[in-house]
Amino acid sequence: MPPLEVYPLPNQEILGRLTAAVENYDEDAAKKAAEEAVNKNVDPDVAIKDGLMKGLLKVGDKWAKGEAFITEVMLSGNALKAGLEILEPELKKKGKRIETLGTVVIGTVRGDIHDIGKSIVAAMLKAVGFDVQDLGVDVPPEKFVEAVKTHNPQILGMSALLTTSMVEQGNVVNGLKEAGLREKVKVLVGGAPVTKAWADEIGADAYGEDAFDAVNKAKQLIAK
Ligand code: B1M
Repeated sequence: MPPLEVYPLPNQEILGRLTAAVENYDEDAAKKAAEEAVNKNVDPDVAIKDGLMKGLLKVGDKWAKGEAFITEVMLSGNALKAGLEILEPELKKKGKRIETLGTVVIGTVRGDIHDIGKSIVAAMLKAVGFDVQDLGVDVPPEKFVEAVKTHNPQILGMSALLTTSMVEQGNVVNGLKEAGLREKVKVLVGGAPVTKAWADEIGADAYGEDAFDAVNKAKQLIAK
């Protein structure tokens, strides 16, 4: 894919508006710019990566520096989704898929309904190019194991926010071993009570302290 500077000028203008819409968490503007991108035949792959996703990364960056609130990251994710709804069908029509770094199955473990952190991690992974299958919250170990069989991901990500639910991360690792799948997938864990020591104790491959760390760890895991 060529660098941004060599796109024709009208395309640059639309890409800039896609980025700004997500950065300003403006769902209507994201939809409008996405529709215009379709009408002007901007490559949907480019519109997603060099338009929408750049906006989310900018907000994520501000949040990491303490310059934005977490709600702003969530709202910006909603604007990204609004644009994606218009651009993804165009990708399918052209027989294209977004080039992915790999597949990540992610969810919040059984007994735990906290989904804000998990959703931010999922959105950031999507933004950098992973295909993310989000199983939602309160996910029992069997469902994680089943999803590994179905989606054949490179990474299985688990979030836990309760000291009472984090044990489920270990149960999932054991479930993968029992199903003979442990060697086929890397396990990434995170959530407020989770630590590197806990990740080591349950035999996970990596611990993500926050969404940025999770993205870095995911990239490192697929490079191994
Ligand atoms: Co709950 N809650 N909550 N809660 N809640 C906590 C977690 C708690 C610390 C509050 C407290 O007592 N101070 C406490 C847990 C105590 C403990 O076990 N140590 C608690 C409790 C007790 C409960 C209930 C049991 C309360 C009750 O009903 N008596 C109940 C549990 C329900 C259940 O799950 N079965 C409950 C319910 C709720 C709400 C529904 C009201 C709501 C959740 C809404 C939702 O998610 N849709 C809620 C909330 C909002 C919180 C707090 C206030 C905020 C959590 C949050 O979203 N943080 C929280 C207190 C706190 O953390 N200060 C609390 C923002 C989010 C961006 O951060 O999720 O940590 P976080 O995610 C970070 C990192 O951890 C990391 O990256 C994210 C982004 O940086 N990360 C990963 C997360 N997942 C990752 C996965 C990775 C890698 C990194 O790899 C896969």
